Amino acid sequence: MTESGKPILYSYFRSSCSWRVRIALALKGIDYETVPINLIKDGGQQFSKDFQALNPMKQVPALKIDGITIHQSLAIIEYLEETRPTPRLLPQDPKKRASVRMISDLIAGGIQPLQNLSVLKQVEEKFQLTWAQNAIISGFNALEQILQSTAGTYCVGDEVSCPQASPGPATAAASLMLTPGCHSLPLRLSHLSHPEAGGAHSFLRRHLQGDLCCGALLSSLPLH
Ligand SMILES: N[C@@H](CCC(=O)N[C@@H](CS)C(=O)NCC(=O)O)C(=O)O
Repeated sequence: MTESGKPILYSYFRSSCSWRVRIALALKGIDYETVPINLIKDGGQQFSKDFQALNPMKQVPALKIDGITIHQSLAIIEYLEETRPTPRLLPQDPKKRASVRMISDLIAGGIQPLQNLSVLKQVEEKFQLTWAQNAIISGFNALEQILQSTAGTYCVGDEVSCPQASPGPATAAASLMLTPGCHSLPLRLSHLSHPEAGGAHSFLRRHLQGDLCCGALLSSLPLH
């Protein structure tokens, strides 16, 4: 926490995992300060001794809140949900909660890690894009199939929930890898966006302009 008592989010503007947490903080109306950790600059600021002491996994996000430091975006979101329950990001119905967790894990565990920076570095440069695209396309195809039985207005039913904080950033991240063909992904954007789930930023506008799919996504999100 800062001296003013605000939580501190260690974040990188291009990180979909950090964005996920930024959306949850925004939805819950939690005021916080950001410490930028540039994953590229200086060989990657996530590798600095100071940051490693904060998160031994050398990844963003990390959130200092209530006297503790939490990393892993979904653990952060669950902590926020348990300590600041309104507005709710997990439905009351256990079956819907299971769907919410299933979709969140699919994205946070089944798509994002496969095309993370540290993983791509292990792949020969000329194969990196194909590698990332394969991970994204197979994950999003599965997601689309799942949404057909879980979605209402949003990913699970008609209430905004935790996955809302996941497909948006994942879509944005995916579109960067799939340029210029994000719109070839079978996404139903109405399930991915929520006006409060902002966290969109000028970076996305700069990179995604002209992209049909993400143009639709962006137009439904406030920019700041
Ligand atoms: N499971 C973690 C993954 C965190 C993660 O992979 N963060 C990425 C940015 S989205 C990162 O810091 N990558 C740094 C690197 O690969 O060196 C979470 O959900 O928070």
